[in-house]
Amino acid sequence: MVQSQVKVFDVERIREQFPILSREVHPGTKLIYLDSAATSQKPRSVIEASTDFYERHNSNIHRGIHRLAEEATQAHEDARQRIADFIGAHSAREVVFTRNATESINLLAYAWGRANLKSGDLVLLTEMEHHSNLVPWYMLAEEIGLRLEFVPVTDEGTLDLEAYQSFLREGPRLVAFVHVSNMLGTINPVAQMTDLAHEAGALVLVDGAQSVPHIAVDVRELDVDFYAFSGHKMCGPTGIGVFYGREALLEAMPPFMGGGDMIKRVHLDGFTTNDIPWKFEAGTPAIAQAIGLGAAVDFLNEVGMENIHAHEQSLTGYALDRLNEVPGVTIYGPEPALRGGVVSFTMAGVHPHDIAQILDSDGVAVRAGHHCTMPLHERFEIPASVRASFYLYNTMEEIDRLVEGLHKVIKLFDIE
Ligand code: 7TS
Repeated sequence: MVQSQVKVFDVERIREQFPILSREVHPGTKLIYLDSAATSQKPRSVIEASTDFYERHNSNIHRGIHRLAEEATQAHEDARQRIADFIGAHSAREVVFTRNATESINLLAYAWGRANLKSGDLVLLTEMEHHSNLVPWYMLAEEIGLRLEFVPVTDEGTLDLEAYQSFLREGPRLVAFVHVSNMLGTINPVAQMTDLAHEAGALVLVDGAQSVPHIAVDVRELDVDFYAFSGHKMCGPTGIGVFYGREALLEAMPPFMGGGDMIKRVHLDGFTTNDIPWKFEAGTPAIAQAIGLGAAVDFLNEVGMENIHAHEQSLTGYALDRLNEVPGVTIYGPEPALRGGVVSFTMAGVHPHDIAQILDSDGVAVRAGHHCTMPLHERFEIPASVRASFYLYNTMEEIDRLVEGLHKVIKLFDIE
């Protein structure tokens, strides 16, 4: 089984499909891109899908009856269907296009939250959330007086599930948590946590920004109510994201923003809303980007999500082994079996920004900072960390280059 996966997964052939991976970032220095958790690189098929749209089909959608408008509408809605299939949604009606995961979470907070939550209601979050799944709830809490609680993170970098269950006994209306942490790499037990939340009468939102690109996600199997993710982290274009919602819940929700496309009729004394999913898509959408995301899903399907996950797990296991050999390095997050392709670390005596700068001089692109998870960094009592994040196009040799760069840091900073 493992052998057949290795045969199917040819990283060099995959790399050939990403034009940017062959560029030099400094004279004579090739790019080593270890920042896919921030945004992934794009394969040629995705770039060409957008170009083809602009060169041959460009038109607005849902409104014209001319040939181009029909082609553009068809391509846009075909992409929606392929994305729905990719995440196991019941139908394309459950797939709302947004700009990104952040907008998807804001959509839920404003459209569902304002209509369904009242002062004193509990929304349960976790300490490992990205700011995108914190700030919209802080803003809504200020507006209507919500109570927010946070499931603690253990020293190993997993969620404290006992604390989770005791918060559930306090009757939250909504539980909102990340599927895969963008700092620790932790893969949370979504199906189990969702079952428990449902038993407690809460709805469940999962932030899938770091999961949909890397592991097979089936929203029906997970049984979540809402799921948010971004196109640009999964080989797709920027400017397109997805808000998945169970059909009955979307039907019952008021719209998010008002304007064209989200209405059926407008009179001087009011309006009627469009059917889902268009009810939540005000104004001209990101048409080329949605089509590009459709091409990204085709690309990922062709490679196979199981293959991608297996490749990333072997890269992560290797990276953890190699980084553990580097003096002064502290790694955050759980054992390899419980994590995706993200490794965050600090080095005693050196600021993460200095590490990232020295690595960049060798073409190694990593992220340094708080990665939009300041509360999680506070939890581990560090102001910042360095993060290497992997995707299907990364290799063991690139991890070797990362480790060589860290030895250079040790020399330059004269650390023992
Ligand atoms: N949720 C998680 C878990 C994320 O990692 C990110 C982006 C978001 C939400 C927001 O996604 P966006 O597309 O709406 O911006 N994370 C990162 C990162 O780790 N570095 O840059 C962006």
